[in-house]
Amino acid sequence: MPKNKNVAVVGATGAVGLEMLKILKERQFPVKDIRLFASDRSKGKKLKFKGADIKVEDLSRSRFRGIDIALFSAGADRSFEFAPKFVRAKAVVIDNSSAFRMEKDVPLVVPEVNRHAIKRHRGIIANPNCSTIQMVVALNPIHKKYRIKRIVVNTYQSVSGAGLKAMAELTTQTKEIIRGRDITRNVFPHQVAFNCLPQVDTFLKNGYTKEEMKTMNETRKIMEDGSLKISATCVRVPVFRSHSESVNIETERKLTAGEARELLRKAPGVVVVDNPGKSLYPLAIYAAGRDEVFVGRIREDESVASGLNLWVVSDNLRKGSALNAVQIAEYLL
Ligand code: NAP
Ligand code: 3JN
Repeated sequence: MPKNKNVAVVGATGAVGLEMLKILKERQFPVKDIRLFASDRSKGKKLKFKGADIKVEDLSRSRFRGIDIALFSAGADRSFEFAPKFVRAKAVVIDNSSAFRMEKDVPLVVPEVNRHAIKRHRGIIANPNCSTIQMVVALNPIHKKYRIKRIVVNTYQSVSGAGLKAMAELTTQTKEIIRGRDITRNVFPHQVAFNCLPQVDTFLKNGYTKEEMKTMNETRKIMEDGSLKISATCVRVPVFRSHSESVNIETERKLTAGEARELLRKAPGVVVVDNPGKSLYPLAIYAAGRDEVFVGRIREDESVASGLNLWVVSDNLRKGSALNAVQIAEYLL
């Protein structure tokens, strides 16, 4: 039995932080003491952990001595500023933000794919973006055996990826539209209810969004293949939880849809749901609250010599962020 750890959750009051608390409890992570941090707005607020009321501390006015593992999900700016402070106080930081993901000496880890990278950490381990995580869990087994040359991915991302306020915005707009009222808009650049927005995060000079570039760059780093060609289009859809992805791959060696199904049935963290005759395929509403990455609609791409199409769905707050971070923490034990 591993020694119990002093754990900190930074961004504990947010969508990802709250899920982290749930998952630490569910998986019986060996917690000796837990400290919860958020902004000054949440100072003194109490959150439940294993039946106890834990006071939220103001991150900017706290000391961090004695913390063994810190799970960060308070945005990249807070990670840039505070992760090094936690590390200097001898904690290992598992960071859910993009702050350090592409740093050379920071492992970017999805345990099913590259858990060997964890041991190279120098205080910070980065948790990838949610869209990246579910895709690499599904594609890595195929890449290992048939070598993927090119990926074209289109995402259908739920509003929970943008935090608690974004979830509230979808609820509010839905009610407003049904009642025939003008919509309130604060988080997204357009009405998100009953709509699809081809923009997740902000645009860069090359015409791609930050989310699209993260998906492309992070995938190469995690799959340890700088030659992988990837093209991503990320779309926000009016779904509360779970991201869905249409993924097209071209492989060096030919594989049939049947071979892909067999391979994925044995893959860690993957569940194949693929019975078109019965209209069975992965759905966001069924993936919500689950830990696995669901794959279906597996079929050969008839436009190329060796290619496949797949539909990949997973709960973005669980495997896409909080669960993956807690799994990394479990490997640290
Ligand atoms: P959220 O629901 O909006 O929650 C934001 C959290 O950050 C809250 O706990 C908030 O505290 C805290 N925070 C904000 N400003 C702060 C400050 N100045 N000092 C301390 N804490 C502060 O957002 P979320 O969905 O949980 O996402 C949080 C972050 O996690 C994102 O910015 C992103 O970096 C990361 N994330 C990663 C993934 C992934 O794909 N791996 C997915 C989603 C999010 P208050 O409640 O006090 O404001
Ligand atoms: O929008 C989504 O579905 C995922 C969002 C992730 C996110 C949101 C705000 C800031 C990130 C991330 O994980 O890359 C960040 C960030 O840390 O840059």
